[in-house]
Amino acid sequence: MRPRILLVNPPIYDFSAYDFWLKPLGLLGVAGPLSPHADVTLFDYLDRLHPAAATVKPSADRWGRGHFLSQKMPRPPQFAHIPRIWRRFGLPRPMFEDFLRANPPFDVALIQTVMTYWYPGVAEVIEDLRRRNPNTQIVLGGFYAQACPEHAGSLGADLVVSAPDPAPLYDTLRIYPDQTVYHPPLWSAYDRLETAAMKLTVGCPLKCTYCWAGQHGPPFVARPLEHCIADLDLLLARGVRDIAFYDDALLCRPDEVFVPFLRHVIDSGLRVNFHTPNALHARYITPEIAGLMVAAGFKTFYIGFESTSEDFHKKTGAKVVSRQLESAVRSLLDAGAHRRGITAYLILGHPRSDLDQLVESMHYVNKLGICIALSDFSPIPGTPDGEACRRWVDLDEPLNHNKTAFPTAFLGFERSNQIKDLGRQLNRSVKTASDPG
Ligand code: B12
Ligand code: SF4
Repeated sequence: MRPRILLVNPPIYDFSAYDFWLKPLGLLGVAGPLSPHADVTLFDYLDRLHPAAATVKPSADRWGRGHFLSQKMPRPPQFAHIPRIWRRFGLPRPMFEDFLRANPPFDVALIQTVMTYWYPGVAEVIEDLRRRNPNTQIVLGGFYAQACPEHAGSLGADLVVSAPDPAPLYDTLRIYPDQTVYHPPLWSAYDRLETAAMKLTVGCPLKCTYCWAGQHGPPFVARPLEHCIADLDLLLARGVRDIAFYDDALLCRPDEVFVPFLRHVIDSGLRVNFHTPNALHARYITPEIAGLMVAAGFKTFYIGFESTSEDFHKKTGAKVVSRQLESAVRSLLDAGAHRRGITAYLILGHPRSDLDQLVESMHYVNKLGICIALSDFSPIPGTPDGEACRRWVDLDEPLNHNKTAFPTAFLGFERSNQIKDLGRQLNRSVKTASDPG
């Protein structure tokens, strides 16, 4: 008999969460090769197109991003000092119970994890599954399972897949998909789909000291062009309008897949909006690359800049220097990108970045006429900068990796808020200056 597999993308417990093109790409990728051998069903708490989520207004911005359904929750005791509301984001908890009641028990449940500090949502799902279907085998995979395998193991799952390779899952299921064949991510698990995510590459060749991907991720490799095109065709056939790239280093070695992929999109006259919420490397945004990106339909360009401080970059991996950002911005604007679509990420609350330097960096980015997004530092265990934070926080409790909590603890609530206010004020000036008419 075909096994019955449930895929779950859990709710989020956090101070804030926004649908910045969030999709459980890893989980759908693991499920794709299983689907010919099993009956697979998805419960995505973060699906904003679910009818129960339709009460949230406005439903989406022009690029398909939007707010999740949410409810206030009591703050965890260690966040008692942070005067912000703690929320649960996603479809209401009783809906999952109703869903489980309406379906015969599943043989296996695969749960996606992403941010380490989002584990309370994973714990909620495990608790509800165990209560209703005690015999369902529960499997965790994704980033939290890899970065905090011991903690993930304490939540009560039967298996924690703590490496990118899903082989232990295949052993559990006794299903061994043919790895030499292309299997698309299981987007068919959604009834409705307007936004989606893709990857053209895996890994990153740099090694920034604050980042997991560079330190522990797989070596950089471009995916086969025909697989990337097949992923895209499938999404376009589903009517998807906005696609976010989840690559760590999308622009690295661009001739291997990025440029051929863009030429295919342009030559085929495909119409889709592409986005890069996971930072781009400024050094690779040449006039040629910028021209191809704009022609292929890229609408938002998030560039990893972090700081103007050369000392910061020297000590953390030398990802970028100011003149590379300037040149990237010039190339994008010359190619016809809208300046409101260009944003530089700056790191907030990193122990090596001082506040005066951050304020200077914010003004510098503002003078380039583009937007600022503050990227709150999350100390990740197993990275040099994360490990250095053990002197301030207990990293064995993943809630302490929270991107709001760490900068608040490190800088103080008032100071970190002042910086965020300054960011909003500077961004308003970009928006006003670039408003048509
Ligand atoms: C895309 C991405 C995002 C997206 C959203 C992704 C999402 N769905 O939520 C955006 C851009 C919004 C984002 C935001 C942030 N991110 Co981010 N992000 C990533 C990135 C680059 C890829 C994650 C991903 O989905 N990959 C695609 C899939 C295919 O890969 P995967 O999930 O690893 O899946 C593989 C396996 O794990 C396995 N698998 C996956 N799921 C499952 C499930 C089962 C059951 C099984 C068996 C296997 C399995 O299969 C896949 C094939 O190998 C990672 C870095 C990385 N390379 O992992 C950082 C990363 C997860 N992000 C990180 C950070 C720091 C952030 C931010 C805090 C940055 C900031 N300061 O604003 C924010 C947080 C947002 C918030 N609200 O709190 C950190 C993690 C921090 C933490 N403590 O957990 C990472 C690791 C980057 C880093 N710095 O090292 N991020
Ligand atoms: S360039 Fe980006 S993905 Fe690569 S190691 Fe640095 S922060 Fe991580």
